Amino acid sequence: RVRVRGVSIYRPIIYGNTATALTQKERDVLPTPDHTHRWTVAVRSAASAPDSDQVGGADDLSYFIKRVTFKLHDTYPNPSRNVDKHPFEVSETGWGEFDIHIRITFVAESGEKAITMYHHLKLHPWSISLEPEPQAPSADVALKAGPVHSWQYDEIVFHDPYQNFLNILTSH
Ligand code: SLL
Repeated sequence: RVRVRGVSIYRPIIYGNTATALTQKERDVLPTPDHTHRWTVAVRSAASAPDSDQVGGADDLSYFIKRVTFKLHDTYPNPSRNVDKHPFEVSETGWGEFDIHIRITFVAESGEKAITMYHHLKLHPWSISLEPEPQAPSADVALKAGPVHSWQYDEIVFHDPYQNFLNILTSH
């Protein structure tokens, strides 16, 4: 296994969440009627053209990502969710915002250590104009406002990559 010294190669990603307020009808049929939102947390390519209705690209990142573990709040059953194939995302319902640990494990050929990122799940369209005290908008207001988005752009950089991993990266 040969490292290619002096080479740095990066892959642009976005990570974050989309959330939609549930209607009363939708809440009534849930096993958990206290849940107010449906949300999706994801790691996606930032390089490719987006699908019409989603944030980020539709590219399959599994040529260099082996697993994404989304560690949810302990109030969720099996809070550590492993996703081993595209799309790297988890969808749930819930009522509260919390920090999600996003651990990315790379394919074995990379010889790279896993990395961890943090994302604060955003459900509410908080606005600085909510005076005098910031508070979550009412269900009516949230429904009218439509989906909430909270995404971060980042670049995963590989320094001195192994030759065969570099080949994998550049042939995609
Ligand atoms: C808060 N610190 O108090 C946060 C915790 C937890 C959110 C939020 C679903 C839990 C379930 C859920 O939304 N948990 O019923 O499975 O706001």
